[in-house]
Amino acid sequence: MLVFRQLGDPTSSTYTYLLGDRASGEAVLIDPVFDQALRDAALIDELGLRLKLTLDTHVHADHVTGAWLLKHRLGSHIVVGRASGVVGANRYLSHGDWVEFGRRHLEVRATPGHTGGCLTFVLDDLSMAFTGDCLLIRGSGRTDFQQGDPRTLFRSVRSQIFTLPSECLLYPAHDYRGLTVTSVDEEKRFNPRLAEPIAEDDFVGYMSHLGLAHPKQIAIAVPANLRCGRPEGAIREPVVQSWAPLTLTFAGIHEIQPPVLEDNIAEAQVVDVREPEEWRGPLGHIAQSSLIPLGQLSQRAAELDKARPIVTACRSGARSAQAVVILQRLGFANVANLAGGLIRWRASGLPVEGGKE
Ligand SMILES: N[C@@H](CCC(=O)N[C@@H](CS)C(=O)NCC(=O)O)C(=O)O
Ligand SMILES: [Fe+2]
Repeated sequence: MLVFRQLGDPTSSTYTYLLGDRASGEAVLIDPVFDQALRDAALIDELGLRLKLTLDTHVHADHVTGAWLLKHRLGSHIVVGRASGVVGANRYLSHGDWVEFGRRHLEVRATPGHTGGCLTFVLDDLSMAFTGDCLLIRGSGRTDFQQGDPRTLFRSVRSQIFTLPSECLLYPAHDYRGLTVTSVDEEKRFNPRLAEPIAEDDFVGYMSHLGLAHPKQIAIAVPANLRCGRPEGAIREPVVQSWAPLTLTFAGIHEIQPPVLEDNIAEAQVVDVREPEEWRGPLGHIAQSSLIPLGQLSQRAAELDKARPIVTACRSGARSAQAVVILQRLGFANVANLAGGLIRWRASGLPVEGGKE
């Protein structure tokens, strides 16, 4: 079974694609974004997959790739096109190569034109292709920098993408209007720049008059992407070193597992956000915790020390996840949720005050 997810980065309108082979657990990420790398890692973990490698369709001009950060965090290999000019990758791809994950693979097609080194990745059964910025939905990548060339792009689309089966789904690296997917048939008929009746010279004329400003991040993104997204100098990670091993969920909440909290409890302020009768009830409560019911948290937040880490707790971990969000909104930077709440705390054999056996 194939696992497939389309992930978005709202800042750069980039799409990242997760493909996984359920049987082996091996996964690949196409065009990961540096600022979303920990989110993507959380999803891969929650889906029970292992990130084998990251793929970049090209040297992006508008965002920094997550390839290096994911390698640093998860040990994935960095795979890029040979013609990309990138240094520091684990593997360099050429037209016709295969990228395997479990029993599945992607076929590499060279589709230059947006940049000199653009690649399209085609799934083994030809059901989907990842076109990078070569073919966009009812559009195409621009051709005015990074060895871009409209004639080359036109020929790439016609020879490498429009030759795929008409029902093949096409997934681009960007969409600026929120469109998510198209197909070969649709683009052959309705692409305003590249539809079948349109000639190469028409396309060149269209592309010479786009009048687009350069991407805002180009001066930062291109040099960083030429080194696989490795930061210069000191390592800048989206999450600073934390007081205890925390995990980030795909839902976007930092969590701490009960035994990890028990080991580090002296460091943290534990806030139980249940109602007073639950605090006194059969589940009991963590001895070092203080009670601030969720409904009172905003008004009573001043009772908490902003300089010390906070762990929120409740019965199951649901209300306390909302408590994390409330405290973050109030400017508390270091807040984590007790995963699974008092139920998991007790199931882990950890002590409570009050409560019943
Ligand atoms: N406003 C965006 C522009 C992004 C941009 O130029 N994107 C490139 C892909 S890297 C493109 O080909 N865009 C096509 C278009 O905007 O029609 C930014 O500043 O990042
Ligand atoms: Fe691009």
